[in-house]
Amino acid sequence: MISDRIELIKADITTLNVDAIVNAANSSLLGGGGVDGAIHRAAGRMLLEECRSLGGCPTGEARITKGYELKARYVVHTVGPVWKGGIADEPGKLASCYYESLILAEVNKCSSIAFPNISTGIYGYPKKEAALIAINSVNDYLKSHDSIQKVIFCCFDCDNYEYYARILDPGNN
Ligand code: AR6
Repeated sequence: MISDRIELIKADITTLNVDAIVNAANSSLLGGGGVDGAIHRAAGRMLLEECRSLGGCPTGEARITKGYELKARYVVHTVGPVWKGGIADEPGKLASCYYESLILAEVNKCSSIAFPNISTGIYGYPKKEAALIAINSVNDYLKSHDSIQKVIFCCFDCDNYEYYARILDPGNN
């Protein structure tokens, strides 16, 4: 059973009016391409300054900063696994990114949070498998935690959106 607190949209995550958006960062937390670059551009230079003070983040973990010029109050930075063919516990690390991000959001009293499709761009994780892991990890979290009211999967490309739509609402696809 999929939680009714999960929503699916196709959008640029930097435009969303939620308590927290999640960044698919790298372990330096000092910016990069893809959604990471877009979030840093939209949030402004103060975000990079705060990220510098964090001293990096291991794969599968998360760190939180303010959102600065974003509408979102917070950015949760998490580091997805680079796809290596499935031999390096990529599924476990990817699931952990979602779960750890939700814990940090809850601790910081966020009631709404939006995720990009972590690891499915530059890091090369197969999109369909990543969608299943993301949805299962978030759904598991919501089953045992009440305070987060809305979790948005914010897809940017059509393939990801279609995979999520099929898993979340199989009757309509
Ligand atoms: N809003 C929402 N989703 C987006 C946006 C956006 N504005 N832009 C891209 N995406 P990627 P990764 C989607 O490559 O695979 C960076 O250099 C995109 O379609 O951003 O985790 C970091 O610094 C894709 O589905 O992240 C790391 O070095 C998803 O975001 C590395 O890339 C993730 O693609 C992380 O690679």
